[in-house]
Amino acid sequence: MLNLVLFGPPGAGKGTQSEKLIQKYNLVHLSTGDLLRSQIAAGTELGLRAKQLMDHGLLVPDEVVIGMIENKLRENQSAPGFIFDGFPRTVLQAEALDQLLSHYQAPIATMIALVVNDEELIRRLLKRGETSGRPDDRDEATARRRVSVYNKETMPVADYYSQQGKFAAIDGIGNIDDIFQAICQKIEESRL
Ligand code: B4P
Repeated sequence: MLNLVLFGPPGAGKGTQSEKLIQKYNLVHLSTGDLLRSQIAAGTELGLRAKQLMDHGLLVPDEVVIGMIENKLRENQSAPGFIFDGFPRTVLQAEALDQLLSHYQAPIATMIALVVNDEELIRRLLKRGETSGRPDDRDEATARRRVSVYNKETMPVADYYSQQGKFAAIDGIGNIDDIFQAICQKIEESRL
């Protein structure tokens, strides 16, 4: 099994690179953002509660996203591996993920962190907001709040993996295919 965490601030290119990685490595893509948006689209109670937080650029409670990931792991027990996109976003989520994966004897191989400066992130999010219809991409104040929440609540997750010797940073600015090649190289190194 190959289990990867794709990490980075909102707008760093996690979703973009995940699409390419799942094709190359045949992995199951678990994006907590996508899972939450499908709950919102389905009008579930969980979705309605999550929407109020997401629209304001805030994180959804840990137990909600951990529960969603737990269900998906159970549903995909024969998968060749997973790419975790946008999860874990807090140290508590990272600890829960390690615990869940211990049941499958398939720990995280590596965390790939996409590094992009704040101003480029805001530019990308607002550009996507012109067409995505995502409420959290629409105005600058919300985009800035998301980046600030990332810096305060999510950045410590990088230290968590770094302490386990599982952290690899990649420059997330530049050509999408070049960034993809750099990510693949880090993945291959982690498998040696
Ligand atoms: P996500 O869906 O994870 O949204 P995101 O951070 O914006 O990342 P995304 O993958 O969509 O964007 P990407 O960087 O690919 O989360 C949304 C919300 O859900 C969170 O704010 C939170 O409320 C909630 N949530 C999700 N997971 C949670 C968790 N675990 N715990 C608690 N709450 C959670 O791309 C952005 C744009 O950049 C795109 O338009 C793309 O085309 C462009 N781009 C990508 N690469 C580029 C490049 N190299 N050059 C130029 N542009 C590029």
